[in-house]
Amino acid sequence: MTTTIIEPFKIKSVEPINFTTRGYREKAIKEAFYNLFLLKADDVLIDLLTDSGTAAMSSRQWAAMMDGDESYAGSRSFYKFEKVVKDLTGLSTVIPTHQGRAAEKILFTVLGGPGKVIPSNTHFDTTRANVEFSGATAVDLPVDSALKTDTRSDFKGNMDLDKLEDLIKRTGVANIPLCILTVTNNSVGGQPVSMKNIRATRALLNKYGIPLFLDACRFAENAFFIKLREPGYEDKTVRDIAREMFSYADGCTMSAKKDALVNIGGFLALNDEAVAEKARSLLIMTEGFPTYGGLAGRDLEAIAQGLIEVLDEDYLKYRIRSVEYFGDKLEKAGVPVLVPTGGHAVFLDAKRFLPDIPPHQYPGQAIAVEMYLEAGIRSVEIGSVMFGREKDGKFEEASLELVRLAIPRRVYTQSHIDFAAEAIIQVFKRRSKIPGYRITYEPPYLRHFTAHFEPLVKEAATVRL
Ligand code: P61
Repeated sequence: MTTTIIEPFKIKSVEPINFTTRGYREKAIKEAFYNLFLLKADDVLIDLLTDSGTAAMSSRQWAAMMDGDESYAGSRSFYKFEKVVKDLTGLSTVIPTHQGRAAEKILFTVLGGPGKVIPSNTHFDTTRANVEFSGATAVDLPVDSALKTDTRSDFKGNMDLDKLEDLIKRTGVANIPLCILTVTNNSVGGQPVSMKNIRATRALLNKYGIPLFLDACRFAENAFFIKLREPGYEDKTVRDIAREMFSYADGCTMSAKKDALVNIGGFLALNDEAVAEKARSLLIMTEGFPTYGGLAGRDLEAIAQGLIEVLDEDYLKYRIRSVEYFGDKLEKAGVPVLVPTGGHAVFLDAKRFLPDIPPHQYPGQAIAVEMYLEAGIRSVEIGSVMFGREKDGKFEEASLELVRLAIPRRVYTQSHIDFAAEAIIQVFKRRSKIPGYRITYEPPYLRHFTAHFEPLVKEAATVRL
């Protein structure tokens, strides 16, 4: 019997990628102020900046798009989309939005506000931004193991239930309009949440009458991890597992740019009709009429088809294994990676990779720049550039210094991944020569997108190799 896990598709349409010289890349990254978000995508060879909106659509999705109904109201494509989402989530109202953060903005405008507290296993940055913009406070309650990058455990994405109960008692039920579980938990390494943890979170919230929402953008990857790792689920279909996950939720926000295998789209789904009513009013003001939200009919078609395809177990087996293959390859070469590998990305641990570069000199940014210089690979720093703060004149570092190599869905082949791993291993071998960075410009919010950097001169004394 064969054991190699292969891409469960053949390629019908290709898009060339651009090779550049090291000299060209040195110039390009300098002109981009050493911020990879400011590079032109054409100057990138393998783009691992994000798995969001970067998937390759299938021929069936493209075919469905041709069938999109662009009627302003009552579009056939909306009803198709609504049916697929309702069958999957069991939630009664489905509100399409142009992407995940638009669903978050609407939800927290209705349920957030000053004095309110929103607990989560970990809010993604857009979720936190939307909670805080409403005047509410976002509280992250990951399990302790989430912060140990070198320790394996099956469900590092879980919510810490003791901390959740403590927070509810301290804050008072009246101030907690909902609790949100991010599946998988992106900010701690794309780590899954177990069904046991979802069920126990639900049970705890029931005690206090607090609704549970899922940030469901990687629900299928989470469901597949449950099938692989959680006793009792090995013989269940991923679709049944996903449906069970949603059965504990009163609502969800979804960025369809991840597990709906499309390039744009999202939705808010929920059971509470009074909240849905307010959400629809906001939707009409900011996104569009409730049967299209911020999307074209053809986008709704592509999402509906993508939500069916993503639950194909051959696809998920290939998806999870190909990300793990990348992580294993780096780990075997001694490169410090967060273990176990998450669902959508490999995360390098920059603190262990560059122990001599302190957080305020942004070791993750240093590695990301170096991987671009080495071979045109684009990644993203998820550390003190993204989450560090100047508070009362003092630098507050992020809890983890990571570099994320996110894998777009169905886009790159095994040889692209082999090539990227080879380049990263080269960078690791010359790590003692990598300089730290300082920020020369930053905007007031979400600085990682537009900040400017400058390399610091590497002092001979810090060279170890
Ligand atoms: C990503 F650098 N993620 O991981 P939207 N929830 C979760 C997400 O992962 C997420 C959203 C909600 C991105 C894109 C991204 O600063 C950044 O459809 C768990 O992008 O609005 C998005 O979904 C929001 C990258 C977003 C960033 C913001 O790469």
